[in-house]
Amino acid sequence: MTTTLTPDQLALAEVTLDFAQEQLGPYAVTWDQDKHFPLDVIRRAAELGLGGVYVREEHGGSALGRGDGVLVFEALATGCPSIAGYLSIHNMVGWMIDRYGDADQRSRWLPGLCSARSLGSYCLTEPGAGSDAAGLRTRAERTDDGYVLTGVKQFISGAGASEVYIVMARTGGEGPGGISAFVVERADPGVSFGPNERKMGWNAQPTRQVILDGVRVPADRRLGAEGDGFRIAMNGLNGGRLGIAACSLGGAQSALDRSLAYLADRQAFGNRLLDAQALQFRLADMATELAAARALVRQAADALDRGDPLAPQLCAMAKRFATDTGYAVADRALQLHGGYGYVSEYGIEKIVRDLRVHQILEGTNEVMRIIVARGLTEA
Ligand code: FAD
Ligand code: 2MC
Repeated sequence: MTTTLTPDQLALAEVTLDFAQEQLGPYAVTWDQDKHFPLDVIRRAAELGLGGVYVREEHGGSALGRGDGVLVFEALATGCPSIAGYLSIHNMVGWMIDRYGDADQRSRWLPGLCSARSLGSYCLTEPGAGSDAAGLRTRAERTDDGYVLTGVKQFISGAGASEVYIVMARTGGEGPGGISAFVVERADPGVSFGPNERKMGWNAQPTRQVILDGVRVPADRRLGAEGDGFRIAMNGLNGGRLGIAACSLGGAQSALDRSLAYLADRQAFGNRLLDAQALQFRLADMATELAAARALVRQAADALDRGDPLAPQLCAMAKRFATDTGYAVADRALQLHGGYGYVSEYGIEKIVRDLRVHQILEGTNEVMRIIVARGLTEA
């Protein structure tokens, strides 16, 4: 399954996997229970170059492509899908500033993000606009020297802990063309946060509202041109969706590996459970479906790296397929663990809970079908 990887990619995957197994896996269940966001461990990941995976080297980034990124996030998620998922979002923010920022903006925010001295959050969703993101209502009113932002962003990953927020806000009329992107800092007067949401999974990172109450920012906080914000947001999400897809692969692979070990150890009816052919067939199906999902994720990553015009659709296909597959594989792994799968100590039910939200965020899997179907019917 690794035959198409270069020696550099194999080394990258191995180093990241070691990090995940040593620094994430042993603590993941406790972080989930304690709702602990391990900033020290995130900074250690950044020491390996994982704070600025796609950012150019002059600003402290690793200058890697999407084909490398999906290896990184799959490997991290074998230790903890929640932390891997947050790091994928943090890297989406870094990529957007690197791709759409000017030289001053890049040197202002990227070194901090790459070292994870500052963390990033992505703010598109609002209480009244989730899937229909172009319906967002947060306003950025022009002033003599900048903008005043007012509105509420919903379900923002990392909110409160992050210093750097990319906020999509309306500078013009209705629809996608009236939206611009801004960098808002936690310290900006008028920024506040809702309480940490109580959630089914992704508990090792905070999810909060970001409340913008007349936040005054200078004009140099705008990323790209006025009216380009929706396109910037969507292009960020193409890569982000691959990151989430890869996190599903990693979480599910870990659940499959644990199931193999568990069934090899567990005796019933005078034999190892692993010797039951019905269970072997189930493991075979889980491995096959994961391999198919991995192949699609890597194909989409390659398309994004090549700038293929079909990349947004391939990213949507990969996100839909890998997150559905990952969840189904993790759920079957829970079943294979019997009652032990249901108790938190074994870590399997935590993987199931973490992977469930991957079918919802960064565009629900219904929205992924909309994107794929539009590509088919509008071609
Ligand atoms: P809705 O858009 O209200 O959808 C409700 C249901 O209707 C869904 O099943 C949806 O698929 C379906 N639906 C909607 N329209 C259609 C249609 N036309 N056809 C068929 N079905 C449709 N957002 C951010 O901006 N930044 C973040 O960091 C972030 N982190 C998140 C973290 C967590 C833990 C969660 C739960 C969410 C996060 N989100 C974030 C928000 C997430 O992206 C949205 O929840 C998601 O896009 C769906 O929006 P919604 O919740 O408003 O659902
Ligand atoms: N890549 C590049 N460009 C895209 C794009 C994509 N994936 N999706 C849309 N665009 C462009 C599109 O080409 C069009 O450009 P132009 O005006 O030049 O023709 C423009 O954006 C407007 O697109 P649509 O006309 O398709 O806009 P519509 O309002 O119909 O919505 C839809 C499109 C449903 C695909 C979009 O609203 C969407 O992706 N919704 C889901 C929102 C979402 O993913 N939220 C995730 C929040 S982040 C998160 O959850 C985290 C955990 C971080």
